[in-house]
Amino acid sequence: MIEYQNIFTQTQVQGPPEWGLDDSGELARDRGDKAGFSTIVGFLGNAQLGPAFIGWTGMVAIATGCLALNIIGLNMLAQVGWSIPEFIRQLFWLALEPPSPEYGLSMPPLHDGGWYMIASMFLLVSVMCWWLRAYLLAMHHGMGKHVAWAFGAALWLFLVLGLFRPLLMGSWSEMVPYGIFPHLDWTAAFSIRYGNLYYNPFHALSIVFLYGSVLLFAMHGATILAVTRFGGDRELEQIVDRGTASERAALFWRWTMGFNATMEGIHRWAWWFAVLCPITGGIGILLTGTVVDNWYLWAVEHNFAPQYDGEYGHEAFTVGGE
Ligand code: 07D
Repeated sequence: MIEYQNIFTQTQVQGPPEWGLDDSGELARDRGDKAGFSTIVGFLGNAQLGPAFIGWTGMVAIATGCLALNIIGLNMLAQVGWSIPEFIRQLFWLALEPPSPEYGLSMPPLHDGGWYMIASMFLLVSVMCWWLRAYLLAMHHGMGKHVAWAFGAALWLFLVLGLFRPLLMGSWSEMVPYGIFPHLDWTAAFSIRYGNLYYNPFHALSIVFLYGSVLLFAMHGATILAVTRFGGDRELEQIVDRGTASERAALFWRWTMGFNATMEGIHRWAWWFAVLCPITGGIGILLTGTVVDNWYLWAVEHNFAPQYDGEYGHEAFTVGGE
């Protein structure tokens, strides 16, 4: 007997293109010939490609994003003497660095962090417009704004790193450099400068939600795939009219761990775990250097890090200049 084994087989549905709603809120019949179908794309998601809507927020976001990327790229190119082969060879190590500390919150000369500030300004406009685009598109479709608020949570961390914390610290030099390895170096240096970020409880919480999101995603994806043969992938129907798919999925988890989420509630778990990752992370970064100067000493003070005695022990560290 041939069974539906969806770990190996995938269902691809292709029909006439879906055009979405027209301006009066009715189902549109035709929007010209801007939609196509691709079986390869269908392996990854919906086989229909297009039509795409850019809108003014999309236009501004793409234009300012391209400007930021070009300013960053051209500065890097200038650093390697405008040599394309060197640019490619050194790409992972190249950086556009923020201004040095002596400029504080003032505008530095172009060659000394000025270009960095201009690129950052364009990047800021770009991501804010992209956020607005997510919000407005949801509004036009009569949807909740959940995607925009989730993206907003990521922007919170992005803005803490690049705007709010530098403002509180009184210096644009606190911003993160643009570059592949350089931004990783910045991350490592930041952790060391403030006494090891592992001892920052909000960094720990952020990791909980990062790993937790991955775990939930795997559990939910696996569960739904496991009950699609009973119609479990028709999640909305299963929410309002629980069928054998949800019953089995729920029973499986109740027997496995004594508790089960509901067909609707699992998506709330997923949303909250995802947004809490950057929300808690942003709190942790905002506190670093502003409220807490050394997370290791902070943890010793709060009795969850060991105090190391001896040659390299507590004498090497002091709290508040003691
Ligand atoms: C970064 C924000 C949203 C980004 C947006 C992007 C564009 C355009 C284009 C340039 C991801 C908008 C922009 C699209 C770009 C152009 C043209 C979201 C972001 C909107 N850590 N750590 C976290 C772990 C260590 C450190 C979070 C693990 C060390 C610092 C996360 C480990 C050190 C910071 C996490 C580990 C260190 C973090 C990020 C293990 C030294 C942060 C969450 C196993 C390396 C950030 C509180 C996220 C944070 C952060 C995980 C180790 C430093 C949970 C698993 C000890 C400085 N770390 N980390 O969603 O929030 O990021 O900290 O060792 O700032 Mg960490």
